[in-house]
Amino acid sequence: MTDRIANAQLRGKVMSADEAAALIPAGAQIGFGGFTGSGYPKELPKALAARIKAAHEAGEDFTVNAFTGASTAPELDGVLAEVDGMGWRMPYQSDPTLRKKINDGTIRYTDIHLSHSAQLVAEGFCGRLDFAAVEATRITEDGSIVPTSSVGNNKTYLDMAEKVIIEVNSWQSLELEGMHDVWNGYLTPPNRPAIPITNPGDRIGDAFLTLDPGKVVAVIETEDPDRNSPFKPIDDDSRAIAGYLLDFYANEVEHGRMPKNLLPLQSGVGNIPNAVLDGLLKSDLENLTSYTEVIQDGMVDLIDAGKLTVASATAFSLSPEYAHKMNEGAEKYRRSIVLRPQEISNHPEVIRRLGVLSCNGMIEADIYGNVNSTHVCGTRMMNGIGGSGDFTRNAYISAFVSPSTAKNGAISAIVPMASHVDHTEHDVMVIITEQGLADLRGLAPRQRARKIIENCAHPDYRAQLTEYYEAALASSKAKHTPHDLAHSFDFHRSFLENGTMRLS
Ligand code: 0RQ
Repeated sequence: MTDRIANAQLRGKVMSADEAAALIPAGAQIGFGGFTGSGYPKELPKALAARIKAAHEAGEDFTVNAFTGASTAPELDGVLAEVDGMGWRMPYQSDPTLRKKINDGTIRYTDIHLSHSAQLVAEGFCGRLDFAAVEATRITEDGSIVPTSSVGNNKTYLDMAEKVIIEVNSWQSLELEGMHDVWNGYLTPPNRPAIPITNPGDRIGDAFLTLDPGKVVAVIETEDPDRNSPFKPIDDDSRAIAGYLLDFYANEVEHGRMPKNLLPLQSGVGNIPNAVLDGLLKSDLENLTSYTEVIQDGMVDLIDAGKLTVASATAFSLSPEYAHKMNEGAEKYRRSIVLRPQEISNHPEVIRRLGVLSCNGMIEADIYGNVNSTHVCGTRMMNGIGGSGDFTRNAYISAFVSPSTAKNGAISAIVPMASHVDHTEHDVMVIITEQGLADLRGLAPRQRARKIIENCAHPDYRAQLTEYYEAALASSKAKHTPHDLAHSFDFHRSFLENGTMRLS
């Protein structure tokens, strides 16, 4: 047995993943740890999927409802989706098998702002929580948990669940201890105090997750790595988009609208945010800070280069190479990284106070600046809103980035009317594609439309968009936000019918 379980009572609960899975009945509501491929339980979901598969083969109904922090990995979302083992899932996912089952109607999915998800559970909106299943680096003598590579919603799930299953993972570095900051002062209204974070690196809580050891029904020992995909190499479009964003920030500094070392950065995940981080690395900017959701490879490089002094997040989202690097160097990195519960890392109050600069990917934006982050052609769920709404709504400057086309040019990222709206024109300040940047601050809708079409749309779609806008302007009775509702979704309809948004 590993020496990572210092509590004698919990040492007595060690069992196999199959034995632990056997404790979970059909219909159970389970709060799984895990956030963007980090710190999720790895053996229990596989064993549970095998149990569910066997039950289905025996003709029994068996699904569980799965709550997480955010996306997990094939060993959790993938295996449970594969056996049709989830009835319902929240709050964010990105697994291809799960996505397919959500879109074919097998699995119900509730896509929630990440900062809201713990509150929904804590206040009982989602019903009772039967189990919390979380990963631990180690269990202390008093039965507290040292979290691993994510904190996510673990605190709330441990507080609210009737029973707890812990995976103690010796792949995770013991030196992570001290990196986490779990605030226990977050209460339900009307008793909520101000969150005492005034700088991204402020530590306001404990380095452990405390729980009642009497709730623990199983402890599983594992030695499995987190499973994150490596990033794609940075392409020319991503580099161009990153360049526009950094020039824009430089201009803000020049005009005295933000300090020389910028303001705390939030960065979504993906190729373009990674290119932005690479651009920062190559710039002469110094003393940068980050108040974000996930620590990516590029942030580790910035810390190594001494350019990023502190990064606050709720999880890592690292490539295998960088996850290894983090494990080797956790003792050093914990001096500049703080991992918090996601309701604090993504909290509107703190984001607004710190003046965070947000930058997230999008599916499409319309000519007035409404952004769709989640639904292809308004109906097919991609991943979910994640933390993009938490940050966009409250950022000092909110930016959205995307190539101007997708699927080899068959799709325009700029459309007449967004087919689903996650971020409204009121919240979206800057849109950037490889074509250019549209600074929408202070512009009225008609000014926004011209700027977005001219600066951000791909040349192949500019004429089509201008034609739509001019016709809408001419025909619309009200001229504030002109639309021609008979043709607002021609681009999408054409894609669904002909495989391209190019109108014949
Ligand atoms: O599909 O891989 O099959 O080719 O969407 O697109 O351009 O690689 O960009 O990885 O940044 O993802 C909005 C999905 C963008 C992401 C979204 C297709 C495209 C490709 C990926 P393929 P790219 P990204 C922090 C913040 C919401 C959550 C969020 C996202 C695939 O950024 O999930 O921001 N955001 N969280 O081909 C059809 C379009 C398309 C399209 C792109 N208009 N129509 N397909 N694609 N545009 C993180 C967390 O919250 C945890």
